Amino acid sequence: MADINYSDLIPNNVDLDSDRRLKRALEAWHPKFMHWWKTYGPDQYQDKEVYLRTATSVDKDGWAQFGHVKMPDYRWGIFLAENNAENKTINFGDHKGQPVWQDVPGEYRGPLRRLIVTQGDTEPASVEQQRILAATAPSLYDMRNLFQVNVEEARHLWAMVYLLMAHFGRDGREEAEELLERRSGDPDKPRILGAFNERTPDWLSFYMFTYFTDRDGKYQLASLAESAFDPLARTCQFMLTEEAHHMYVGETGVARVIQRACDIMREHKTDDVRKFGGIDLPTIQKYVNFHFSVSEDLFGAEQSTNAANYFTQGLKGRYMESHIKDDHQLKDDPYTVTECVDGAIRETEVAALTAINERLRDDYITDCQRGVDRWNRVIREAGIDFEITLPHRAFHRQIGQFSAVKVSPEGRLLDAATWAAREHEWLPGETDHEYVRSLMHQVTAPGEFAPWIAPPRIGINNQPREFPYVKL
Ligand code: BYC
Ligand code: FE
Ligand code: FE
Repeated sequence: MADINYSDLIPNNVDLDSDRRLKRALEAWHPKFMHWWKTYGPDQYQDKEVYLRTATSVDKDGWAQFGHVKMPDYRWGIFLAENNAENKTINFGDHKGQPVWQDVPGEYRGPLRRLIVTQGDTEPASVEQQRILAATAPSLYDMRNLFQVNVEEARHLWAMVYLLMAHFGRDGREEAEELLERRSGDPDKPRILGAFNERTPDWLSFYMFTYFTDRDGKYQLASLAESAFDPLARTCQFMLTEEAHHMYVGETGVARVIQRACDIMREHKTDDVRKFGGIDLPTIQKYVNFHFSVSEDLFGAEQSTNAANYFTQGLKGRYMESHIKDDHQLKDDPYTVTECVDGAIRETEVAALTAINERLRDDYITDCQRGVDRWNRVIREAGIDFEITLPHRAFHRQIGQFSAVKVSPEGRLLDAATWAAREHEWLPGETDHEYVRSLMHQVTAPGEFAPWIAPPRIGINNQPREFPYVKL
């Protein structure tokens, strides 16, 4: 099972050959996918050789193989984590202890389809958002990382399309078509979730996106990896192995921008980093505020009966469900959430079952803080007195309780006038965007990097920094 069948048009470890109907459906979708990839995937560089990693098997050490390929020749396929546990049982909810499902129970078709479609929709959306970035890549190393993320997000689309086509019949095939028809930022047929309709116009946004928004992906996939619907669980388990690299690109990308700002501040003994062509720390903070708050919205409302139902039904668990020490049913457990009550932000105790979204957001925030701490270490080590902080969870929210109020990054409730007057102290404004955009010039000499970002500490797959990661 671990080995992937590469002799088929669609590489897979799900024995597609044994299901002619499904194979035909996927093969019929393949050219539509390729058309989408060529039209809405990375602009311009499709005929260049890129140093990409491809999955060759799904076991722990064997899955990443590196080599130069043209992106359209990348082998997008269907890979599920190994089915190693025998007699697997459901970890949580009303069906806890029963065997996991290999097929979709009729009564859960609707919600499962919705979860899979929502997840699937984000994957091509991110590729569309990042479509034009190569033209301003700060190095070949970064351009390659962008393309690696892009091909893998497109593979995540395949992962969800497989589930839809294998388990949802005609409805699933229709959803698969629509996944190629919605378009990020299109007012008439937008992507489903807010953050996936925002623009990713520059590389600082790209690093922030892969740090904060791909990390939402990690938490959502981890909860779906607990699902009683075993094919979904195993699909998500394998996707998580790819996700780690996306977040690495984000974390190290932001760290390198910070490093460069600090180098300029020290070298020129100044806070005026822009004068020397870097991105100043206050601007980086504004980008953090934006991308963190937009990504927080992806966890849904603080209290959600949808989320409670997903949990009770065994469709979507909590982060690391089996490591949590409780009854995994949450019949009477409390959970503390932050809410806006009678014009004040305060903590209230609610039923844990309805607070599943908030709990996942809490886990996410803790994880986000870890990387911020590492960024602050870079600043401290440079001897500079500045600290990047995550804004309060109520800041700049569009979904949930806090979407109705204006709140400062410190968590103070504001009237509309104060918000309007100060918004751009906290969020990037047109001048910030324009400045960052003005720095975005492509650098293509191997081993060279744009002046607003420090080189990475190490290359990809032990290759040197001057390795031709993309052959132009
Ligand atoms: N935007 O009950 P609630 C990734 C709607 S990222 C728009 O809290 P629920 C990736 C909601 O639909 C991971 N609408 O919602 C990263 C509901 O509508 P109805 C993506 C929103 O059901 C980078 C209403 O508000 N994966 O992989 O708990 C690159 C009430 O809300 C939003 C997933 O999202 C929003 N942000 O939904 C590439 C996992 N939030 O029923 C890839 C699958 C809520 O009133 N999705 N609404 O019409 C889910 O688990 C859930 O649908 C949500 C929360 C987490 C989105
Ligand atoms: Fe993804
Ligand atoms: Fe990702």
